[in-house]
Amino acid sequence: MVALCRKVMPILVVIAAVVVLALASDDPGNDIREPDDVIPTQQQISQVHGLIDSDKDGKINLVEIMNFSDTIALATARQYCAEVLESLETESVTLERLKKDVSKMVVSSDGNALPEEEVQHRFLLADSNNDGKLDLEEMVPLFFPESNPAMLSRVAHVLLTSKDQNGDGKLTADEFLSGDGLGDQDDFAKLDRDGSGTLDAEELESLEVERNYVQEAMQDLIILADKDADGHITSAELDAKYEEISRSRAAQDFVAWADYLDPSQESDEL
Ligand SMILES: [Ca+2]
Ligand SMILES: [Ca+2]
Ligand SMILES: [Ca+2]
Ligand SMILES: [Ca+2]
Repeated sequence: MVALCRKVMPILVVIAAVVVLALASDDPGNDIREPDDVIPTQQQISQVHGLIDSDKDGKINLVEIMNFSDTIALATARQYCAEVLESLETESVTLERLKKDVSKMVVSSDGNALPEEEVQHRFLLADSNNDGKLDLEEMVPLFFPESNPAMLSRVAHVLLTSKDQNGDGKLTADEFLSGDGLGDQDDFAKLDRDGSGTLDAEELESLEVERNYVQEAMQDLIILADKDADGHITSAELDAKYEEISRSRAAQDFVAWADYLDPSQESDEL
C-alpha cells in the first residue's frame, strides 16, 4: 500500500488538516514515521477517544471511530471550501472563476493540474442545481470526491484512462503497475473484487476513497490495542500501547483529528 496511499491523496493534499496517511505497513508495529510527521500526545489521544465514544460507555469500536472520521472529514472539506470562497471574497464561483482562481488547487490523482476540459466537466458535475455557480456545498466534491458518487466515478474514470495503455477500458496488472504505478501486486489483487484479472473504473474507485485508508489504519489500531479482544478499545488500552500507536498510521489520523478539534493545541514535534 505504500506507493498507493501517497498517490491517491493529492486531491486532498491541499486540505492540510486532513492529510492523515503516513506510509503504510501491514505491521502496525513498524516505525512508519517520516521526519516531518508529528505524533499525538497521550492527552490528545485520550481526548479524541472521549469524543469518538458516542454512546459514552468508555470504549470505542470501529463503527464509532468511522462515524467520527466521516464527520470530521466532511467538516474539514467544508471548512476548506469556506476558506477558499472567503479568500476569493465571494459566496459562489462561476466556471470562469473556477478556472482562473481555483482549478490549480484541484489536481488529478497524479498530482498534476487538471486540463481545462476536465475542470469544466467537474464543474458541471458539481453544479447540482445547474445555476452556473458553485456554492460552498457544491464545491466540496471537487476536493473530496468521495462525498459525491458521480464525482468519485469521474475521478476513477480519469485515473483509469491515464493508465489504460490499450484503451480497452480496463487495467491489467501490467497497466496498473506500469510507470509511476498505482500500487503493488497485492493492491491490484485487493482492488480486483470480482477476480477478473482486470480492474474496471468502479473497482478503481476505492483507490480514491480516503475513508478506506482511515478504516484500514483503524482496523490495525484495534488489533494493536484491543488487549481483551472485545472489539472495543478503552482509553487505558490506548495508553498501554502509546509508543506503538505513535508510530502507526493511526497516529496521523489522531493528530489530524486533534488539530481539527483544537487548532490551538500543538502536537509533539518529532
Ligand atoms: Ca462506545
Ligand atoms: Ca450551483
Ligand atoms: Ca487496458
Ligand atoms: Ca475486476
